[in-house]
Amino acid sequence: MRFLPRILTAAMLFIAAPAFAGDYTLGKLEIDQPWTRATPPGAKAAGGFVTIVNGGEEDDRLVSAEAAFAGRVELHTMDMTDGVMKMRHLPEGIPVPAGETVNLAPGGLHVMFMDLQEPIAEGAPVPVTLTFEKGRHDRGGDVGRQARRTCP
Ligand SMILES: [Cu+2]
Repeated sequence: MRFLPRILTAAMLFIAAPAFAGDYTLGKLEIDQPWTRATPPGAKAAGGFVTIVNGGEEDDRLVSAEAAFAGRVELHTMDMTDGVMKMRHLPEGIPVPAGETVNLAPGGLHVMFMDLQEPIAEGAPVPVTLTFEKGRHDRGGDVGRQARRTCP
């Protein structure tokens, strides 16, 4: 029986430009085109967007995101409520089912950077760490190596 938590983390750069294409892999997960938007001075929040492809045979889940430039980072979705788009916090994270692609994109699922310490400049790379519930490694020792390998 294994008691090791099977949590994997990918450190990546979100770039404040939608055209940026930077791809990362984490086990059977492929993490494509992380990007965010430049913010005006004084802005307190920004959205982060990314495409996650689960090429494995096991369901996974994006459980959290961290970023040093934000006081708080949450996982959100947007819903239409009475004709108004509203953001909703997803404390359980975002499921990434086996064999499926999950898009975090404007108007839907997103990473919410809150309490921004400084504005995000156009073209600026912002380091963000995404943590997933499961990896697909047989040995716990692979986790650190894998995470480092995905760092640019
Ligand atoms: Cu939000």
